[in-house]
Amino acid sequence: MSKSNRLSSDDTYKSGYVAVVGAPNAGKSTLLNRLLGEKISITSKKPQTTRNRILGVMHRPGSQIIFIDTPGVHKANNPLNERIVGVALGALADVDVILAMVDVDHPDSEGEKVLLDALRKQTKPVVLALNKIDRIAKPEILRFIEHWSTAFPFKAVVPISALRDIQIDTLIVKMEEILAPGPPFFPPDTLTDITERFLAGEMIREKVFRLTGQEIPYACAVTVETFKEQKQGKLITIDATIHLERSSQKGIVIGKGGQKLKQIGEAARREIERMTGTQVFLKLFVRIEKNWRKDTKALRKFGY
Ligand SMILES: Nc1nc2c(ncn2[C@@H]2O[C@H](COP(=O)(O)OP(=O)(O)OP(=O)(O)O)[C@@H](O)[C@H]2O)c(=O)[nH]1
Ligand SMILES: [Mg+2]
Repeated sequence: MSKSNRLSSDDTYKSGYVAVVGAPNAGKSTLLNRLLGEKISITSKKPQTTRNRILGVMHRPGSQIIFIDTPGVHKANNPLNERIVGVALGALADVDVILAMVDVDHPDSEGEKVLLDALRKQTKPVVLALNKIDRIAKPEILRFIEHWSTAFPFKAVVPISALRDIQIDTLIVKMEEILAPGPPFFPPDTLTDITERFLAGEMIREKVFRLTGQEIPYACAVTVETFKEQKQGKLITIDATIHLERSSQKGIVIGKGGQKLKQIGEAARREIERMTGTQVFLKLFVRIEKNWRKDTKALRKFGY
């Protein structure tokens, strides 16, 4: 009998789905990557980086926890943002446990209100992670614990730092305690259900988020037209398009003499090479899709 079969018939083995939800920029994607020890979800200093659900499977000796990273919840002001908040709140219905997250360094009262309203409408167990405790003093942490413990009947409130790897084990053990016994959902070598092709597009979008300012990151969507393995898997050729809303934005993304686009392309290529362990040839195009954030058809085309 294989190890996983033995484990699956063991009535102490735990498994289940956990949604990571919170205001934009709380550090949800950083936590997902930390939990998995691999980068599968893009991160940036700017809010509203994540736009889709990102599934990651954590394998432990006595448990399998499937984490769903979600977009930040906020008061949406356009159809794209309505979609992404819908994606986040929709994830609550499909999981066993909710892992709510707030940023103690920059509390976001509006996003936290949307979060609390959603939590109050459901009955699943919720654990709260107070993230970014590396940025504040200890007495302040205690004050946050007290404040949040009275705001909602959380199963636990755990101060953590996703970036600095503080108290992540404590958080995992809390999840394991709450999850019901059950067999694993995924084979032991499964990390995620997203494809390298999708992740390549996300890496490009991350570089736009990190290397451009103002409204550009929000006006940007990325599609991958070609993702082709060549030379017996030793080279991947990628053609991708950065879509923007207005022609003035195109000039900014391309930059003087094409410098900005080159910088975005090189940073993305390096990241995709790290992810695939293969040499990558990346060609980037820039297109205008007028006001796509308000256009239902374009939203669908871009996968939102
Ligand atoms: N100091 C500190 N910074 C952190 C911590 N966790 C995340 N960050 C930073 O916070 C910023 C936002 O992190 P993300 O993981 O992209 O946040 P998110 O919640 O996924 O954001 P959205 O996808 O926009 O909702 C990044 O610059 C991270 O490096 C932490 O524990 N401490
Ligand atoms: Mg995110």
